Amino acid sequence: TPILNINDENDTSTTTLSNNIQPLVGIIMGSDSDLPTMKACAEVLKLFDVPFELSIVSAHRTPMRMVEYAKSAHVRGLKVIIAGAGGAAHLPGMVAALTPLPVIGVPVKGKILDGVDSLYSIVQMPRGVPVATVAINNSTNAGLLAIRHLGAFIPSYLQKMQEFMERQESEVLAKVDKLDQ
Ligand code: RP5
Repeated sequence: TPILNINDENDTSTTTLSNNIQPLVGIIMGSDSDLPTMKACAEVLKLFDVPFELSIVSAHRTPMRMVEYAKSAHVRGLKVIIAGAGGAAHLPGMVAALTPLPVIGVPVKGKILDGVDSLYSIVQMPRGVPVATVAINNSTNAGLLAIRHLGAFIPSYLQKMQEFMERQESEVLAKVDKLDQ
């Protein structure tokens, strides 16, 4: 699977992982135009030291590649898939139809309908085929949710998530203190 080098926005062909260990999370997106939005979830995974892979898989332009990716994901050791797409955003739903893994969908905001088209395309799944949908362009939350999934069976990620939440809380409380002064 060709993986994007997330450090180079122009590189859509090279094979690079966040590191050399077994990726646990697969980040896929319909187009390289989704990369600026999807980068945030890659950053979150990096922050938590979660090995991931990142690639372009289009439900419409590369349908066979999508089938191959989704069917092989759990066999290759992935535990969660994050799929971002815009417009007629069929990627997360189709991938969820093909894999037994949890799929998190990121509605990417396009130029025309403000991302509402993407949101509706991803969130309105039929009963039996779940996609956990985050807010429009909020790939940060997709990354955090993927880590929570991993935390259910990898205690170190659970621990890191608790620390992250405590840090977040302290930051907000520090702002409250400042306002109160
Ligand atoms: C979707 O179409 C992609 O996920 C992207 O958000 C949108 C537009 O793609 P490009 O025309 O920019 O490649 O499949």
